[in-house]
Amino acid sequence: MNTSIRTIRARQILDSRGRPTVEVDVELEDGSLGRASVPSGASTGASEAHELRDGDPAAYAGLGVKKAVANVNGELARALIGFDAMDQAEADRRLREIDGTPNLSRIGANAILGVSLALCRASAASSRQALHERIAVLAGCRRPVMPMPMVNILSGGLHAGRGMDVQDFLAVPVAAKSIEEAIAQVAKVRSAAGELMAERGLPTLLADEGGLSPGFRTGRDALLLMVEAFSRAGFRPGVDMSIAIDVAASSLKAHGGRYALSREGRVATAHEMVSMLGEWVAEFPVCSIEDGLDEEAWGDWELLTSKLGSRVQLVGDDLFTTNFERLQRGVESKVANGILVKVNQNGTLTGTLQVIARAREAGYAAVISARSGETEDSFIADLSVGTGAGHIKIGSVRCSDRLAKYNQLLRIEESTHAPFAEMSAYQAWNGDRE
Ligand code: 2PG
Ligand code: MG
Repeated sequence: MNTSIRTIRARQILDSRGRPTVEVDVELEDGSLGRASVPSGASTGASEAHELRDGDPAAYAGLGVKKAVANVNGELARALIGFDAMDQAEADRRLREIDGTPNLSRIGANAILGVSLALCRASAASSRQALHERIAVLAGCRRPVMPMPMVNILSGGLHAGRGMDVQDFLAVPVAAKSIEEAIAQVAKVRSAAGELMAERGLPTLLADEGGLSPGFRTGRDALLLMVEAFSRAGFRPGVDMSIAIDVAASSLKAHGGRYALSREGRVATAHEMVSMLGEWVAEFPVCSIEDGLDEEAWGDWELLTSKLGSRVQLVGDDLFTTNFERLQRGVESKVANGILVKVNQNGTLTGTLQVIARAREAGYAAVISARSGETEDSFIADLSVGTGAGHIKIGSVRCSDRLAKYNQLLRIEESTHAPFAEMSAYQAWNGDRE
């Protein structure tokens, strides 16, 4: 089989918010095809790989990606045509080298990631492997696992017009025994939450990730509704169903290292934030808190980790930005105990796999995550299984951009013997770290 690259072709398509993004097709000499498209965040971390946008106000308010597309069709295609697609690591190394900047700002991480992921799909097709199997080979993973999903129910922050201070409240079906059961259970919770809101005259329109946006004044109000939705759907809070929270605290930054809780009408210090999160953990079945503090507040994160790290998963998203060095710093300074993994924060598949491997080695949970701006591409479903990460965050069980991933997990579950992550992924935080 001739697995060298014959053509690379990119185009501008639209994401779930109607914003332009990059889609790439890679074709190999043996006729194998790989296609991938690139997601985009709203609550972005300052250290993410750079998303190249055109800045032309006449086209999509400056958000066009024609320059990134041209970079794929020109410079990247010229450099990679004839290259062996089976060597993903070398291809990704070259992509970084061609760009030449640490955050991929010259060519654009959106251009580079599109090529990197499409290449992986093409090599999977050529080797007649399912994508998750190909990823497992690249990741050196001998134990693929179906991930435990954390599913968006209520949204605020930059995903819902700042209707609530905290960005996301998610349901985790901790007693489910399969991905099929997990999805069916959270779908019930999502519907129950919608009913409760309708009964109270609250809006039931969808937020960016398909969740609801009740616009509650306090996080506690949102947590009360979560627990009520669990019960209404027939689940025991904390036994069948737990809560994950994404504070997205970097989006709350006020001056002096404080946090603007605008809906509550107060400004909180880091210590007050830690206390508030501690109170939530004490009162509600919270199993995971993401970005509880600002992305540069390393010292305060140490405090948060020492106070809550033995009881809940503390996940760094903006804090780590799927960046190896930042994760390394976190591990060394005992900050957080989990990392959110977003392919476009890193920029290449190989770089992402290295971050996941480092997390595993350090005993950090790795939560494979979608962005708030998504496409119909379901790559992350396969990524979560093939790396055995054990956790995935996709958004709510609404909207085709989200369901593309859940549905792909259902297909994978049907065709593999990979065990479901079940509670084990969460119990680790209660057992290991007491
Ligand atoms: C997050 C993600 C997904 P965004 O903050 O974890 O929910 O949002 O893609 O806007 O960064
Ligand atoms: Mg986040």
